[in-house]
Amino acid sequence: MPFFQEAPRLGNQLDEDALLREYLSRRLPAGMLSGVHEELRQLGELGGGALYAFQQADRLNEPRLVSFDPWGRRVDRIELTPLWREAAALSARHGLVAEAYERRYGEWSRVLQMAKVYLVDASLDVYSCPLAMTDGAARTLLDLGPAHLVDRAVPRLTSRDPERMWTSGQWMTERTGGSDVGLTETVARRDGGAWRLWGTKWFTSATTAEVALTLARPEGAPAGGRGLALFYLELRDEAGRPNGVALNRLKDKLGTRKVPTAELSLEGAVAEPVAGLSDGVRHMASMLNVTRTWNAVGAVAGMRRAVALARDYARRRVAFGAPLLAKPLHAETLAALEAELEAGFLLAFRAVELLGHREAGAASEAGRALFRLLTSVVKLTTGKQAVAVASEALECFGGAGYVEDTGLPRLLRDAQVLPIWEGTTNVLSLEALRALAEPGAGAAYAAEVRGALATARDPSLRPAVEAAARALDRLGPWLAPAPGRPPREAPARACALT
Ligand code: MFK
Ligand code: FAD
Repeated sequence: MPFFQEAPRLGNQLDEDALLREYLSRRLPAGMLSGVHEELRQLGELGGGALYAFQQADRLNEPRLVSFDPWGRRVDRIELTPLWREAAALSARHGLVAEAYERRYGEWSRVLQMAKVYLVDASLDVYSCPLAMTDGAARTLLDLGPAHLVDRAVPRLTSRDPERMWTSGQWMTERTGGSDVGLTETVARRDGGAWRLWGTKWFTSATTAEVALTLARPEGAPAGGRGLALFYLELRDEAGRPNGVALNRLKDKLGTRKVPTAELSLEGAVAEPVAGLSDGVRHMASMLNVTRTWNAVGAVAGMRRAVALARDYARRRVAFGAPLLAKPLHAETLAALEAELEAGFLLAFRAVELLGHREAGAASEAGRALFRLLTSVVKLTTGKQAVAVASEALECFGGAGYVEDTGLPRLLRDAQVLPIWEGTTNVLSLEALRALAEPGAGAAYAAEVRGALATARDPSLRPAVEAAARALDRLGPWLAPAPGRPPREAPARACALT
């Protein structure tokens, strides 16, 4: 019989994930886990079973922009891949956005929501992108929007009914810059009682959304981020006609190939200010802090998938007389990957906890500052980890990790976006320092780290814990309240912090 290598396999993604189960039983309030366990198991089954198989079968399909109908009318319609269509329905049914807003479990609803996302995300071809932006839009409208917009959009954005659920875009980046958003060139002009937007958005992901939050400068407003306003718009009217939004083309990207990311022109799109006519960047931050948290969860979900496949393969692949798992050096490589995953997971879910805490109104001013600080630190750390872990995990498969129809190379390509979108690593390092300058943030950060160090009971960890405590002491002066802008040596300090 000729030799054929067995493919790596996945089982139930809850049953096989001791880290997730241990975290949930340690953190969730008594009784909550038993109430949600069955749904989590269902999602775990889908994530490692039917959805994973669907993803492999759907590998070569990509979204397509249809610009014109057969008779030459401009239609600007995006056709999605089959898995994305399934993902949309599944996300609504399982409340992957809704769970956070129904608040069945108070501040712990966020952890439940993200645990669900974590179980299926790696099998959904980055459908987390539109979900994250939808969640961010709901949060922003609830925090800042006028009652009639909240009443119109939030029930749709947070619906569990696939027929009713809307998704939202988050259109910030223009050709002038995705980091320096204050350079935005889109203008908002009055047209009778309405506002119309004119400009170009250079990266708009999941452009099949029904609504979007975007930035534009009301005519005559000053330059910079303060002169921008945050606008809400709907992409089509009730009859399905485009609202002055023309899709120019889809980006041809390294990864996230199933996510339709468009360049678009705003040609008089009717839009409504969400929160006045200035401070657009500050208002958009409400959305960013949610989507950055999703980014962190997406990063750890990707790491978990890479590690799960690599570990399973190490049992099936034999070299030099034994399975790879029995080779000390390979086992050490896998252990290092698992350690990265564990650290990233705990960081990401700590950010999730703080978000839930904040939304439940339980956070103090220092707690809110800590959330802003940790969101950037956690997003930038897990984004970098995700790329490194995916790269190393691919090597665990040897040449097979480099071959497309194994489905493995996608893991690396899809990870590579995580440090770029939602704020690059350097931009978030600077943002972390700005957050650190908020009143109480430094002290809250020091208390957070000291609290985490105090939980390390294993004596073998003592030297590492003591070194971390000494490092924290050395950072003391930086952690003291320091109003104002970050100093010039900011990036070095950001590295020290993380
Ligand atoms: C797995 C799935 C994951 C999710 C997928 C999502 C797909 C979408 C992908 C995208 O990439 S969407 C676009 C993401 N774009 C960015 O993240 C922008 C990156 N650039 C920055 O974050 C810049 O630092 C920033 C635009 C904020 C800098 O602009 P400015 O004009 O120099 O603003 P400044 O002065 O730093 O901040 C303006 C105000 O906002 C300040 O408040 P004040 O007006 O009271 O002074 C800031 O304190 C406040 N602010 C900024 N960031 C904040 C914040 N407040 C709270 N939280 C924050 N994070
Ligand atoms: P630039 O801002 O030009 O940055 C280039 C480099 O300069 C980076 O390395 C950055 O770290 C560095 N840099 C910039 N400023 C500083 C500084 N002060 N100090 C040190 N270094 C600095 N955007 C949206 O608004 N909506 C979307 O839906 C969306 N979807 C996307 C989907 C994909 C697949 C991708 C790749 C991007 C998407 N983006 C989206 C855009 C994304 O948010 C931006 O690409 C990102 O914010 C960086 O902006 P930029 O590309 O203009 O790079």
